[in-house]
Amino acid sequence: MTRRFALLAPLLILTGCHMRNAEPKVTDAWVRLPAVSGQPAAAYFTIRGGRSPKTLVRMESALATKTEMHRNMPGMAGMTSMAPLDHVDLPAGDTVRFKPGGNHAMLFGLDPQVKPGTAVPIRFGFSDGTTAEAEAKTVPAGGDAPY
Ligand SMILES: [Cu+2]
Repeated sequence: MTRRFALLAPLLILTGCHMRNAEPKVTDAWVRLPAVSGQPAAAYFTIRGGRSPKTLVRMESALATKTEMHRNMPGMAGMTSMAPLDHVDLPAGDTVRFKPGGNHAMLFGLDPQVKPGTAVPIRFGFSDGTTAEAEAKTVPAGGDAPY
């Protein structure tokens, strides 16, 4: 009996690691500073849906006056333009990525104290009133994506 319990305990721990999060989880968040101070910064992240589908409707940061979600649209002559996204569907258990060249967030009025290496807190708001938080890693204007 004692021996059996000893075998079971590690199994339970392993199972716990693979359980799906009940709530959405944001990972790999990062911010690229603008080349010209005062211009908006861009933010990217990965968000994994929880047990039920949700809709991301808002983003905000204590270090920016306004945060907008945008999508890139192919334009004429190979140019791209962007348009605001008022919501992003997050199916249960699915992963949605905001990445360079695709969906991104723009941080307007970023605190001038934010430098490469500064952790920028970002809150993600869903249509059901719940939120998720992430700390984005800041890279310089020409810096590589850290994730
Ligand atoms: Cu944009």
